[in-house]
Amino acid sequence: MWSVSNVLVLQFMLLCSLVAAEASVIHRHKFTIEETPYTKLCSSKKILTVNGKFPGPVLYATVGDTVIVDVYNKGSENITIHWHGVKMPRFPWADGPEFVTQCPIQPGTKFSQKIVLSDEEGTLWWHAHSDWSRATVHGALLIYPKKGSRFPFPKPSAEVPIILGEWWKSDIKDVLTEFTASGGDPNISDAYMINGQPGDLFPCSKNDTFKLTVEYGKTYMLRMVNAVMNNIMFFSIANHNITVVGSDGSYMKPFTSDYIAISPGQTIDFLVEANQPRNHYYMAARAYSSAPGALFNRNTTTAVVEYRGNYTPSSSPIMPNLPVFNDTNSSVTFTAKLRSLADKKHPINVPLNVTTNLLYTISLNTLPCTNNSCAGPRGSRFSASINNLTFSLPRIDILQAYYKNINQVFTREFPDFPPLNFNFTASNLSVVLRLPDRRTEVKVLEYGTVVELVFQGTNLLSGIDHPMHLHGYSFYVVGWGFGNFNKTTDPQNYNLVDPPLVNTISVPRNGWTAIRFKADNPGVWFMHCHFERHATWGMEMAFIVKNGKRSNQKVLPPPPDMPKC
Ligand SMILES: *[C@@H]1O[C@H](CO)[C@@H](O)[C@H](O)[C@H]1NC(C)=O
Ligand SMILES: *[C@@H]1O[C@H](CO)[C@@H](O)[C@H](O)[C@H]1NC(C)=O
Ligand SMILES: *[C@@H]1O[C@H](CO)[C@@H](O)[C@H](O)[C@H]1NC(C)=O
Ligand SMILES: *[C@@H]1O[C@H](CO)[C@@H](O)[C@H](O)[C@H]1NC(C)=O
Ligand SMILES: *[C@@H]1O[C@H](CO)[C@@H](O)[C@H](O)[C@H]1NC(C)=O
Ligand SMILES: *[C@@H]1O[C@H](CO)[C@@H](O)[C@H](O)[C@H]1NC(C)=O
Ligand SMILES: *[C@@H]1O[C@H](CO)[C@@H](O)[C@H](O)[C@H]1NC(C)=O
Ligand SMILES: *[C@@H]1O[C@H](CO)[C@@H](O)[C@H](O)[C@H]1NC(C)=O
Ligand SMILES: *[C@@H]1O[C@H](CO)[C@@H](O)[C@H](O)[C@H]1NC(C)=O
Ligand SMILES: *[C@@H]1O[C@H](CO)[C@@H](O)[C@H](O)[C@H]1NC(C)=O
Ligand SMILES: *[C@@H]1O[C@H](CO)[C@@H](O)[C@H](O)[C@H]1NC(C)=O
Ligand SMILES: *[C@@H]1O[C@H](CO)[C@@H](O)[C@H](O)[C@H]1NC(C)=O
Ligand SMILES: [Cu+2]
Repeated sequence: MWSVSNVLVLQFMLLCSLVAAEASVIHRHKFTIEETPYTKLCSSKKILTVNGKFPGPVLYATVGDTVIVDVYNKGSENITIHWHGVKMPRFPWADGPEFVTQCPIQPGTKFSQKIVLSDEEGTLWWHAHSDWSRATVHGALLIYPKKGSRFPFPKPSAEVPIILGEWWKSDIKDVLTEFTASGGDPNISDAYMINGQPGDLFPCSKNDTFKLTVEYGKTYMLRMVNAVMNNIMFFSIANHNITVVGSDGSYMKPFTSDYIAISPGQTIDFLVEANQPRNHYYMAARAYSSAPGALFNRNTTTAVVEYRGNYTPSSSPIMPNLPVFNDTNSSVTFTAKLRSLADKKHPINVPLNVTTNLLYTISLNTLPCTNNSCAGPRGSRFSASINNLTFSLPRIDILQAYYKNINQVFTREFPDFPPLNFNFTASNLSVVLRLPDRRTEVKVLEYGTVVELVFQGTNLLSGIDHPMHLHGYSFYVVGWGFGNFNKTTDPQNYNLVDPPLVNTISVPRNGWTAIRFKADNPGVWFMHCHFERHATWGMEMAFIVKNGKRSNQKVLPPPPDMPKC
């Protein structure tokens, strides 16, 4: 299924013999990060890739396996790699976020990352977690049912990863450097992509457009990853319904829809039945953007579903109807349909006895600019915050500092509630409220704490959806709504029966989302908005989950080759 060189096969065999006593399988792969020339949209540039591939290589595993990836940085920039949605039980060391769990892998160096799978089953992905390298450094991670176990739906005829991406003609480093220096918005991208291709509506792109060839009467499983940098996406296939069966590495109750809404960081597994007249049809994706006046790319990226057989196709593929750009209803109703499968074989374990309640506001902010003419609103500089704190990345990673008791890297005073109460979603909030504080604060949780965390969107500057992602855990999404969270009335409507178990959730514009998880995975775990520009502006924080009392409840020792700062 994946290509390994002879040397790797040897390494693999050696490893297998070393760990023969262990039940789970260990796979070993080599990731070489390198600059690779790429031509797209009639222009050439060098991009960072893994093994010269864009999107990067697909990793295959079975539930509970361990995957070792030897990451060689042959590029000219620091980099880290994150295994998005993998809980890494007791082993935060290889989780990946730069200066949170590790120092970067510097050019010319190597880090062997041990990816510890546990109960994840379905589609996850991996991506760079330093600067904006994840624009081109990403790929799918497919996790299959254990031997003797099956998908909870009929076996599809084929499985196809569908990776949504975003492309800038300029060097992504320049886009990042330029917008952080100016204090404004990043330049909008030049295209969205399906499996690394913008599609045949774009110049110089027809030959390479991704094509899915299907046989009439068969069913296909599409494993979709949203690797887009800055937008939630709508996706649809002309004349074909889709049936959602999974998300974020867990199974969902099947439901039928004629479109998908997927946020950056999220994965959606769905089935497509080739039950339409033999022809060619577009699958297409474009942005959903909820903030009035926001600048974003309005292009539509396409790929083609082509039926096999002898027929005369329509002159061009049939185009699906996608929801309009600002269709918040279509975005939230799709997300609200996600429900855990919650059957006998896939039981769920929704925490009912909450011991810690947290309310985190997620806001866009502005900072004053020394010359009063930065590119943000009224000459200011954009910022973003959680509970009014803009996260400041330390110079050495928080995990190392915590493990080795190094002082003055972070403080432990992340507030449980917003420091100031105001009508979070009111329409004309005072400009004074936009100024955040900037620190490196973490929230410390005792082992076993049962957390309910309510994300409260605010209308500071502008309300917008925020796809929030937590490392080290999947969480149950027990409720959501528009406006301000009401702690008396809203919990009465929680879904505690079959809430979706996910690692990324889009908090609706000027609304709230309640999640629950049991803090039983010790370590340092990052939490952030998966819109890259919001993360860069500081919509990030970290949890420290302390060790439990038992020996199997403690963080394992670091690997010997942890990158050094
Ligand atoms: C960003 O856009 C501006 C205006 O179109 C352009 O002058 C600038 O070169 C762009 N920067 C990058 C890095 O593409
Ligand atoms: C003001 O500072 C910003 C950010 O450093 C810079 O981009 C901009 O060019 C400066 N403007 C003037 C007029 O100096
Ligand atoms: C894509 O969007 C850019 C920027 O908005 C626009 O200039 C370009 O014409 C669009 N291309 C296509 C093929 O839609
Ligand atoms: C597309 O493929 C055709 C046939 O192989 C070739 O003639 C043409 O130059 C290609 N176009 C581009 C833009 O690569
Ligand atoms: C898609 O689903 C809708 C609602 O269930 C149904 O009315 C429609 O006929 C379906 N379309 C196709 C092409 O299967
Ligand atoms: C969406 O935008 C259109 C115009 O572009 C506007 O007429 C409509 O009211 C907007 N809808 C929502 C829900 O904001
Ligand atoms: C919201 O979207 C759902 C699903 O697409 C649709 O059934 C419903 O009619 C929409 N509601 C409104 C108020 O537009
Ligand atoms: C809920 O948790 C509290 C504190 O840990 C504990 O005292 C109580 O017995 C628990 N209740 C249930 C029903 O588990
Ligand atoms: C908060 O603001 C919203 C939007 O302006 C308004 O509908 C709501 O009544 C306000 N709530 C309170 C408690 O003032
Ligand atoms: C945020 O923190 C700043 C700096 O401490 C303070 O001036 C401001 O009032 C706070 N704003 C909110 C909304 O909590
Ligand atoms: C919550 O809802 C109740 C019942 O509608 C209301 O009495 C209360 O004032 C609300 N609380 C807040 C903080 O808005
Ligand atoms: C790369 O990482 C090292 C170690 O943390 C750091 O000292 C250096 O400043 C980083 N380089 C860049 C360009 O960020
Ligand atoms: Cu955000």
